[in-house]
Amino acid sequence: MKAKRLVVVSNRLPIVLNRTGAREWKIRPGSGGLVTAMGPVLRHRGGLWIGWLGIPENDCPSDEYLRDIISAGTDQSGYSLRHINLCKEEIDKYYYGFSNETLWPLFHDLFTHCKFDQGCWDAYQRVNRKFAEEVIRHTDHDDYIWVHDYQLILVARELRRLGFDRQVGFFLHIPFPPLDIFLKLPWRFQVLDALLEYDLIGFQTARDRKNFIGCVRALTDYQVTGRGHVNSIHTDERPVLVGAFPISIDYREFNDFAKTQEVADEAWIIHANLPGRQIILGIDRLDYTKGISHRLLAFENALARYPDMRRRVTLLQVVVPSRRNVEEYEKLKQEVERLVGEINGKYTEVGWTPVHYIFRSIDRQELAAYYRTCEIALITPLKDGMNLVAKEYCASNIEENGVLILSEFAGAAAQLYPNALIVNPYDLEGVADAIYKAFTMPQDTRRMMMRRLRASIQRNDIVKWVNSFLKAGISKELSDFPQMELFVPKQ
Ligand code: GDG
Repeated sequence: MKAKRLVVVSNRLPIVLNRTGAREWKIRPGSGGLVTAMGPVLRHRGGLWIGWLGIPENDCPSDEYLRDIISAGTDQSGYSLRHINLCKEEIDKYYYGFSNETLWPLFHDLFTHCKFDQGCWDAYQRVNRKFAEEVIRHTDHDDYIWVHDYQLILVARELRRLGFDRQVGFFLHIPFPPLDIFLKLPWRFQVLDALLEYDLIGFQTARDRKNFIGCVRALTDYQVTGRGHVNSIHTDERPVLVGAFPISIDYREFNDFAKTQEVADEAWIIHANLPGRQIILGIDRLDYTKGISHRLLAFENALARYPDMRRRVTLLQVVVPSRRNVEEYEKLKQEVERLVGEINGKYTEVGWTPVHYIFRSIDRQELAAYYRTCEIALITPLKDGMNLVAKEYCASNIEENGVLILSEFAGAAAQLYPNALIVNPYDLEGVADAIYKAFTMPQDTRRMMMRRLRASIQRNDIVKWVNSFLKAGISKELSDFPQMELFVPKQ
């Protein structure tokens, strides 16, 4: 079989443009889970990435200038980029409105954060059409089109309306909600029908796939066949494959980078400045799904109930700015900063500050140094598609002495639960107990658990993920991707 060119379509391109002068721009790599995962895939295979640059059309440099900087980026990265222009109204309604204030909270089971607005839905449809037109303009029969995430659910529907009859795959990076929650969406039939225009739909976990199949059974008459890894839905037009493909990271890249001298030096400096302490690490985009406030309250609970931890632990919480234009995110920032202030105000002593709080994005080296050196990672989202930070922490923890505390509501729990301390992020006392358990865990237990975590992530890395998806998508063959079953809490 001739290898097809891979065409990735996502809301954002993997680069960010910053203006440095009247006509000067600096280009830097984007961050976020999708970019971390798909960057290495395209670097390995080559191909084309279609997406938006993250700034309004009016603020963009000229097309000619963009062509130059993008082609310079292509030479370095080994794949090409095509950008889509969005005007301010489209950004407000399609991106902030429907994607981030309707689908994002709804799919994370946080219905009370949802806004339902017909104008935003209309804009969402128009922008998805725009992406579809761009796909048609820049691809041909030798390409495999792979659309990503909740911002672009309607792309296949728009492609079909434009007469496109080639295979199109879709991967949802965030969770898919259960029927009772999905039903709240005023456009539930349109969204479900649009998903069924893809040939292959990939979810992060078996639970997401089950939720989706539950919605299909309840809201359509289509027959669903198959068991285990992949199901088929027999629509009037085509069979649609539906599978669980837990996303991963480039294990080797994180592991090798953590071993470099620069990272070792930076890790040493971090600990030299916090002598005699175990460092508990939290790293999240500013987002209410990540459970940052609950985590801070749980840490406070641990300090109150386990006084022997005082002066001997530091919580290092990095919060990366995100979606600054959404009012709720500004409120969340204030809430997090209030809690940090309260905890520090209550417990700080001369020579010890319980919470070190960083509100900015950090560079790759600093991130690797924290992963390598922090004794505990506290990753407690209220709901998360996968959570790559958990996997990155283990891949970079080359001394194998870290403990991973992980929310049962992160997709990663299905894979990592046997060797992580699994917690319910809403159970503040339970999280506090897990922090204390990690703090007092003997070295040999830490080492055994971390070794197993690292081995599991190494076996199921990003290359395996992409190959299994493409094998199912292009040749309709199932691969040997291991089944990650539901994580079911035990008493
Ligand atoms: C979505 C889903 C799913 C973060 N801060 C910095 C930084 N990062 C990088 C991390 C990691 C990525 O961003 C965050 O990935 P997550 O998976 O934790 O979360 P989302 O961005 O919400 O991603 C998620 C993912 O898609 C993939 O499918 O796992 O569930 O929500 O790679 O390292 N990187 C740098 N500086 C930072 O300050 N360099």
